Amino acid sequence: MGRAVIKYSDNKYLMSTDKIYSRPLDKLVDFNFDERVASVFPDMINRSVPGYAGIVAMTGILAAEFYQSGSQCYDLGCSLGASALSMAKAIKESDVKIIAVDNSPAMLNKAADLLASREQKKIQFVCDDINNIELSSASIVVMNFTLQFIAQDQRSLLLKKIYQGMNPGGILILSEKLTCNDAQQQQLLIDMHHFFKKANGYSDMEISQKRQALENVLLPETLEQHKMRLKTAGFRQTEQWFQCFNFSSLIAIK
Ligand code: GEK
Repeated sequence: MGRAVIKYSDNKYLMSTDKIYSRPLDKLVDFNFDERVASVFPDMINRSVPGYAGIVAMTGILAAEFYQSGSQCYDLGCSLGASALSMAKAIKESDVKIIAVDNSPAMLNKAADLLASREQKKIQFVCDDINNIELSSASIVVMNFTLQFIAQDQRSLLLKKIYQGMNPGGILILSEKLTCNDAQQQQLLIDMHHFFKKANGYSDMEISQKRQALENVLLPETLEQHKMRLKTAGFRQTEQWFQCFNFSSLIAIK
């Protein structure tokens, strides 16, 4: 498996390979977005999330179509800013304002280093919990694989706040790892995801240690739960536009 190359700016940045779980660990601590994770993040997410690069690219394509002049865009849980960058490149208005939020200082330090100054002018990085963010005049809100890390009892309130901060006709792009109630279906989806990770060079031990580290941290829900929550928050239409194994992306329109 080659090393993942993410094109963040005019220069290509060769990212380090994720080996975090490649040795047996005596004590497995809960996964967190620290310096070590930030330094291998593009490699880790590309080798772990099927369709990630396509979802990031499509985020820009959808953002360009639904962007409303003078509105704001948000990338909530931005990590190294891949989705914010995709929007910054696709939306042609030079005064577009993209607010990219993450509560991991390690991620945001690296994000600021990676983005070229041309795109940085459009993107404002904010280090905070997304639950604390007051959104306003938003036509595009992106949560690519972030809601799954938010405590389940906070998710409805967060979605309502997002909805309230959006303009009519604005969109939320919500990408998540899913679970499902049918045990047989769930097992097949998990197996296929593991085949994907193995094909990308992760060993059985790495897959198993990472799964354990994420167990209390990444809390997936069913597609129906997401759709219901979006409806309750007020979104008038929700469509699932992507699914590969247990990874999915939805568009919700205000
Ligand atoms: C991408 N969207 O590359 N507040 C702010 N940030 C948070 C919170 C919180 N409460 N909880 C977690 N995060 C990105 C990928 S990664 C997905 C998103 C993954 C942040 C966390 O620090 C991390 O950077 C991000 O959400 C999740 O398109 O690693 O599977």
